[in-house]
Amino acid sequence: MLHPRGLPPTLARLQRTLVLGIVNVTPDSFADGGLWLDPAAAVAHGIALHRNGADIVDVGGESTRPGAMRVDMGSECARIEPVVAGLVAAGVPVSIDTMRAEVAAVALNAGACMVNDVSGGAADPTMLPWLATVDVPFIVMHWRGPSAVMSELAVYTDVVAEVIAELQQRLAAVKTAGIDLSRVVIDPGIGFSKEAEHNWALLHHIDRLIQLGHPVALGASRKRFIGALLANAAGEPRPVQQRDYATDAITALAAAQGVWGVRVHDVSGSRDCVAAATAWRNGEAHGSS
Ligand code: PMM
Repeated sequence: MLHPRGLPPTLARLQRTLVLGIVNVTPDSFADGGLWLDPAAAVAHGIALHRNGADIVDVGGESTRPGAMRVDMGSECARIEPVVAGLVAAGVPVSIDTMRAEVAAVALNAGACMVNDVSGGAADPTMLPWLATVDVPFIVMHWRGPSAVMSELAVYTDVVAEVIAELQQRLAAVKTAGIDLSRVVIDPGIGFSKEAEHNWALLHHIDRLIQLGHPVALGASRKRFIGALLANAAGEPRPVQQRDYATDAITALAAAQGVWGVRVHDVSGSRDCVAAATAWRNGEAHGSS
C-alpha cells in the first residue's frame, strides 16, 4: 500500500485500505448533523469509532453538504479543538477536515496528524503556504466551489478526464507552494459539484485516479447518489441511515482496487469489507487486519 509521507508509523505499516471514521461536530451535516455538537459526545463517538476499527477519526466543524452556508472561523475552532484534543488524549489518530489553515493549525497543535481539505487548498489562500511549514499528510479533494453554489457547477463533458485534469492543476499549485507531493492523497470529491451519474463514472474509473501515482481517498458514505440508487418504487430516496450496505459494497470494491482510504460513518462494516477485499486481492488472509 502506498501511504502518504508523514503518516504516523503505526498506520504507515498497514498493508490494506485505511478506514477513516467521520465525526462531524456540526448542527447541519446531512448524515450526523447535530448528533456530536457536545464535545464529550463527539469524543465518545470518535473513541467508539476507533474501537470499532477506524484507523483515523476525521473531525470536521463545518458542514459541506450542498447549499450549506459557511460557519465563522471562531465557531469552527471552538467546535473542533476540544474534540481533537480529547481523541488524541485517548490515543486516537485524528485528521482535521477543514478548508481553513487557522483551524487546521489549531487541530495540529491539539495533536491531529493529517489535514483533509475538501477544497484542496483552494478555498483559503493561506492553506498551502501554511502546509509547507508542517509535515503531515494532506488530502487534496476535487472541488469546484463553495457548498452554496456547488450544485450549479456539476457540468461536465467527460467527468473523469476533467476531474483528473483539475486535480492535476491543484497538485501543481501544491508543489509550487513548496509541499512535497509524496505527502499528498487525492480524492475525486464524490458528491461535490457532481450528480449521481458523475459519481458512478468516477467510481467506475477509479483505477485511472489510482494510476496517477498518489494514494487515493474516497468519501461516498451514505451520500445522496446512494439514496437515489436505492429509491423505493415511489421514487423516494433510501433514508440516510439505511445506506450502509451499499456504502460497504463501495468500500469493498474500492479496497479491492487499491484505494488508500475510505471515509465512512459505519466503520465496522467497512473494516469487514476491507478485510475480505484484501484477502481476496492477496489470495491469502495475511495482511488483512
Ligand atoms: N465528504 C464530506 C466531507 N469531507 N472529505 C473528503 N476527503 N472526501 C469526501 O468525500 C468528503 C470529505 C461530506 O460528507 P459528510 O457530510 O458525511 O462529512
